[in-house]
Amino acid sequence: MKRDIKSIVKHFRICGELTEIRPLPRGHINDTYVLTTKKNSDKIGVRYILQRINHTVFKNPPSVMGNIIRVTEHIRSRIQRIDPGLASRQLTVISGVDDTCFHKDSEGNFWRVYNFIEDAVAYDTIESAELAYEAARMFGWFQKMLVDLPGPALHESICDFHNTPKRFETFQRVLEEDTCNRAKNAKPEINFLFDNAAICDVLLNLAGKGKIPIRVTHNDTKVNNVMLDKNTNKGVCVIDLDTVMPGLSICDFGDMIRTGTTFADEDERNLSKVAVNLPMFEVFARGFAEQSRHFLTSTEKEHLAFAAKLITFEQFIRFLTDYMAGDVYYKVHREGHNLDRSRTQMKLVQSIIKQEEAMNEVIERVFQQVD
Ligand code: ADP
Ligand code: GN1
Ligand code: MG
Repeated sequence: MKRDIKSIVKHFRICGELTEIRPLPRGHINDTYVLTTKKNSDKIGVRYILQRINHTVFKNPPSVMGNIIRVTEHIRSRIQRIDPGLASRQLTVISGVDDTCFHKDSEGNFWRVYNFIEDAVAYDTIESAELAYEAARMFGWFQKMLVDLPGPALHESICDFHNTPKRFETFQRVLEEDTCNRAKNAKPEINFLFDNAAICDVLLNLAGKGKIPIRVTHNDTKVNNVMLDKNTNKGVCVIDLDTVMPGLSICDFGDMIRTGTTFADEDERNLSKVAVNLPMFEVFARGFAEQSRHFLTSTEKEHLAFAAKLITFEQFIRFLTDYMAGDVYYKVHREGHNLDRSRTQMKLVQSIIKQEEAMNEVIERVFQQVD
């Protein structure tokens, strides 16, 4: 669909004249564009990020934006005095000309604009220990910054987002209907899913009994949702804040491990490349532990490795469900894309199962060392 981006941009308070609009085809959910603007007096332009919020996924974009405003303002105000340089490189929502934080177009699409985080990179996979440490430190830091977020609970931007038992129920329904006749292509995956379904409710049960606390968490801590400085490799900021809401801290750890500790892409077809690398796991655990050790409870610490397994299993369920349902949720770029993605996740779960004991030992050691 051809969109009139120029007329959308007019609704935001951006500096200078719009000189370039470039789609940034990354991420599975929103539509992202890089805008460049220029003032006559300036030699170089200013860049912004324009995003169309996927309102099929996020049913209430205004409340998502309300969450993002609260969270970004809180983080900035906490670091403004101690590190103004870092504060200026945090995600900032650019106001609309009518003082709102989003624009709703005539077709019912919701748009927002952010500052562009310059000189920073979001990596899909991480191979260097230095970058891994920084990514982990940033996700731990993000939670630490939000421990004292004042005011009422954030809106639940997607209900039951990390409710793995519900994800399993949805899968069973989709499998039963099998509207696209795809179950026949995924027999080993379906068997693996049922064989391991008993782990689905472990964390929700603990949370339900009050044994692990509900905190303000990111909930989508893929490694490409953190930006690292392209020159110094230091962490700059955490992005993709649509899912920041009440959740479990250890799920953020889990999703970071799922995406950060394998050198393979999420849709890698050569499964021999897909495995959790234990030395990288240790680096990620250390970066996260250094930031979170003061607020995590012992029960949370004891379930960090398990959360990595569960979140990877949940992602496996989600990709397989979407494959069976006909690719209705995640953007796909080739036939069988979601099935390929589900296979990498299954391989990662198998890799975690093999190494779970060693991963638990790493966690114990790392927390002893950072304390
Ligand atoms: P999605 O929800 O679709 O994953 P993201 O918010 O993660 O969307 O954005 C997609 C990609 O766009 C990111 O991986 C990153 O490369 C880039 N990006 C997003 N926000 C910014 C920003 N403020 N500055 C620079 N790049 C950004
Ligand atoms: C989506 O938005 P993005 O691409 O960072 C998804 C995550 C999944 C991830 C899998 C709102 O993340 O939950 O873990 O894809 N986001 C949403 O790659 O569903
Ligand atoms: Mg993203």
